Amino acid sequence: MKRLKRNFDGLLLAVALSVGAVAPTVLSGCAQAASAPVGGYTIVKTYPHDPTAFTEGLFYRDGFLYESTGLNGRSLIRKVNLQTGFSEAERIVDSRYFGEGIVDWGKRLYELTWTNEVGFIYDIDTFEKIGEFSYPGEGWALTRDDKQLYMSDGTSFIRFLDPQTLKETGRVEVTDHGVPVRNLNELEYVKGELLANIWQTTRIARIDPKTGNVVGWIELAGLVKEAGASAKGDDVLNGIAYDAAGDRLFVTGKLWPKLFEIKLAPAK
Ligand SMILES: [Ca+2]
Repeated sequence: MKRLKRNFDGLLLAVALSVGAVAPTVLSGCAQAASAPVGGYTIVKTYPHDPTAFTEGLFYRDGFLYESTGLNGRSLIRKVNLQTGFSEAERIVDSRYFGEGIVDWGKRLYELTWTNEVGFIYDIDTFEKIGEFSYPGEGWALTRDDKQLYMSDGTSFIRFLDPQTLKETGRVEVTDHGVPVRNLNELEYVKGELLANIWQTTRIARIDPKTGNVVGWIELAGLVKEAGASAKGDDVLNGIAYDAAGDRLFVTGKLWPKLFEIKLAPAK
């Protein structure tokens, strides 16, 4: 998810690519594992995005984007004007914490932290901190449907959380034809599927949240170039938001100067 501090990004990238189910993998007892179909996209519209934002969480609500950023000392949550990319409101996260994913639930906004095993509860209108919650392991991303929250933690598992108590109620492992898909990062629930950025790749997985099966991939390598990002360092694709009422899907990346509304193209 993160980490400007890594000197071994290249190694991590190699590991991510080798285990991240991007490439077909040989399974014992099988010949070559199949992988889910890969679809593309078309750009509907391009918006400005703060190029200093180390984007960790993103969602859309009532005409605004809500974004969280990471890194110790640079983490914040904010309400962003989609058209201008500027903050309408923001709150700085204590530098002890590396901010991670966010999601709304009613009048509350929940935020994860990377390794502190603590999450924050804010009033979504004022950004006043009104509580905390805890969880074991790392926190990477959050999203929701109308019944529960979904949380990624950098592994191949998605946790289900009770939206009131924030306690885990279950989990599912994400696999593509039986191969675990690790480094699940930013999430968005879209029309019954979970979309997940795969950290340090140019792909989004489309996941059936009931089974964990990857039903398809979205290849966004072209957007990296379009955004003027390298995607070889920390400026990787991360951030998915969905405007259900307008059926608009938004994606961006860490430190990207642009945010895109895209439409998905069928797999070939
Ligand atoms: Ca999201």
